[in-house]
Amino acid sequence: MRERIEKREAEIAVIGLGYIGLPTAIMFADAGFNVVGYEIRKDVVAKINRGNSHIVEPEIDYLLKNAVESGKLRATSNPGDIKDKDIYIICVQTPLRQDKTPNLEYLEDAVRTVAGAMKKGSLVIIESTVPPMTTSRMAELIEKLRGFKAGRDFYMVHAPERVMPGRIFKELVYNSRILGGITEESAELAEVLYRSFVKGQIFRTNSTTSEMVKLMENTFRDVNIALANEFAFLAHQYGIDVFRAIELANTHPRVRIHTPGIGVGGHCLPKDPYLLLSSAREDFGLIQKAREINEDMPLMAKDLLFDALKAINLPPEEAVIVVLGLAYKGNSDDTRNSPAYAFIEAIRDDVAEVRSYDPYVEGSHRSLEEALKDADAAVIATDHTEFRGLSWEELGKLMRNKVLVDGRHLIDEPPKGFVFRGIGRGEY
Ligand code: SAJ
Repeated sequence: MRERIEKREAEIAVIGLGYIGLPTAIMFADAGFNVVGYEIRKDVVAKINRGNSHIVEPEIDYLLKNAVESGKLRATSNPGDIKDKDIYIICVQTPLRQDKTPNLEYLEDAVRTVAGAMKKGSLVIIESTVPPMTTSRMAELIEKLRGFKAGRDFYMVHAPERVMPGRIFKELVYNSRILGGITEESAELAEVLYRSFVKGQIFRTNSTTSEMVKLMENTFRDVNIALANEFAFLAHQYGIDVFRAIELANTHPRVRIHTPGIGVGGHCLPKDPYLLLSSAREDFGLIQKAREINEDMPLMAKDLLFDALKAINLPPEEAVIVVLGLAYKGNSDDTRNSPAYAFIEAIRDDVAEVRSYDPYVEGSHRSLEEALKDADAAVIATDHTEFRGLSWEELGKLMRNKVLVDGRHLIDEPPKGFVFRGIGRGEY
């Protein structure tokens, strides 16, 4: 198998052609392998086979066209097309259920499909983010379904993706990679495979460690953001600007405090701490508490808004509120788990009207000016570059009342004539 990989003769099937699966399939095709992408959405398959991407990502159109036109990559919805491959790479989503427990249905379905298609000697790789110990459980599932023995009849590896949307093709090549094998040989084979395009460092370990590594990275960030958010709460009590305090604290060589804000969104940070805890036997206070703090941040923004409305004697039920930004982070069109929506949910029943405007996402209004016309308050929920340096004194002329709430620290000086509140900005 090692030789087949080195000579690019190994046949690869990528299961799930989403944000991670499609770029990964393209990279392997570009490295010279024959790749079949398996995807249950038939419209996505048809589009990819025409050389068109269904996801937005720099460079993807050109790279996909090349891969499809060279005959190295094709997509399919037919499980028969992924039979007897040497390598299977699973890139499906692992979302949370309503009750915050992991929903591993997509992963299990993918593993069942692979179990039915693979041959003796295949290498099965899971790139999806999964709760600790899932890879070895999936190996057991394959053993049960096929009667193969893990480590003897097939190889299995957890190879977490670590890329950031918008930079996927760069980060796939240059980021370091963690490969967690259920056996050492599994990880060694995966290393030969990923070396075909990875220029960053490659570290081998066991699969439960690599599962933990991935979840720890995002939990580290989530807990640190929660700490910054707690500092913001304290700053309100003590009447100081937390951002100035953080700036000063971060002049210490060993301190790097994160940025407080209206909430933590996206497809990773709000989910991964729960995946990390889901296989544990006891409750863990810090990680759980951090999640609660971050999930409550839209409510802090609500408190600030209502406090400002009170200051102008406007009952909330008469107020027209404009939410600026729907994406979960700046300069992105991605709205998954965006705190902007949690904020809208939190105020919707208490106010007269909620409007929204986002230059990247369809909101209720198409322009900032249109959204602000005769409104009472604007709330900044996303740090889009477009929202920096706006002339609020001009924009204020369109509004019925002038309340501005900054959930992302985009406003340095409160604009004249406005009642201003900002997360972490102490008293105004
Ligand atoms: N946020 C804050 N304060 C901060 C940093 C972020 O409130 O100091 C908020 C953002 O506004 C956003 C959310 O947190 O709503 C998440 O943004 P992010 O930029 O931290 O992360 P993601 O979800 O876009 O990408 C993360 C990355 N992980 C780490 O930086 C440890 C990325 O490298 C991973 O590949 C990705 O998760 C993933 O797929 O797991």
